[in-house]
Amino acid sequence: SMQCFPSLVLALSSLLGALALLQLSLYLRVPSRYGKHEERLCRPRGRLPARCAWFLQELPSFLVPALLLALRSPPRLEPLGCRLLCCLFCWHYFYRTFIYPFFTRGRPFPLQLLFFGTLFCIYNGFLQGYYLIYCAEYPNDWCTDIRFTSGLLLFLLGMGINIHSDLLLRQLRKPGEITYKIPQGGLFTYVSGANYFGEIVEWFGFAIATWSLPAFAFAFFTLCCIGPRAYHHHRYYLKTFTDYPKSRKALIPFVF
Ligand code: NDX
Repeated sequence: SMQCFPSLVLALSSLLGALALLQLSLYLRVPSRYGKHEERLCRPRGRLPARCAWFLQELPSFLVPALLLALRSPPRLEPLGCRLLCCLFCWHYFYRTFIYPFFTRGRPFPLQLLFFGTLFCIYNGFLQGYYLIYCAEYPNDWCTDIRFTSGLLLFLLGMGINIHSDLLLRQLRKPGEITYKIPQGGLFTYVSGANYFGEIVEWFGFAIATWSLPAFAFAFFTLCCIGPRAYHHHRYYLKTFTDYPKSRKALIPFVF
């Protein structure tokens, strides 16, 4: 049966960090080509309905750690912290896989990016799940440690912001519509990338709560992946809408 190989965790986390830097260098100047940043708009081939694409892409991030957790033999009963933290990760991806896609009104998603997105979710789902279930060791009172409690709080806050902002974006369109409007309400009052801000806060919270290399690597990846995208969204809005609120920032309220 499986066991912990610390060098595997170190290698996979380092590669995740390297991928993050690669993304930053690729997507700082030009945005990743999906959603409002896709160049050729009417090319139906090579794309999948947003619903299927997001479901397929995010599913491994839920399934892989959930299976690792369920199938571990002997079951890991102690400490509670590991299972709880693994469940937090799965909880987010339960939302992203089984709830978000069924309500999305997004444009069809490019197959090529779907392929890389799926690979990424398998990779990251395995790394986070494997680490928490086979490697992580927490003292029995980890649940009262300031890192766990403050991290959990940030995670929940970020998740709340992310889900609320996803909802506000969805309500900008009637079913079947694919036009873009100015997002209003919630944290969109302050930033163009409110959903991204929430997601980044969420994964840094998770990293603090788990206090682990894989989780910090993933939080960093998220920052490098959707941070630049928030900036490109912001520029798109400023270019497209002359009445775009002047005080609104790209990603971080009042700052940037
Ligand atoms: N999926 C994470 N990299 C990604 C998909 C793309 O969960 O090749 C990363 C994720 C993948 C990426 C994933 C991994 C890396 C990839 C990348 C593509 C290239 C890159 C593979 C896995 C790559 C290397 C080089 C390393 C191989 O029509 P539409 O779709 O624009 O409609 C949108 C709508 N909307 C509006 N409607 C009306 N008016 C407006 N003004 C609107 N603005 C937007 O709202 C959508 O239906 C919806 C949301 O749109 P948007 O653009 O704000 O968010 P989106 O980027 O689609 O993300 C959706 C959610 C969001 O909550 C975000 O936080 C989360 O997913 N997310 C997204 C990406 C990554 C991620 C989280 C993470 O890293 N944690």
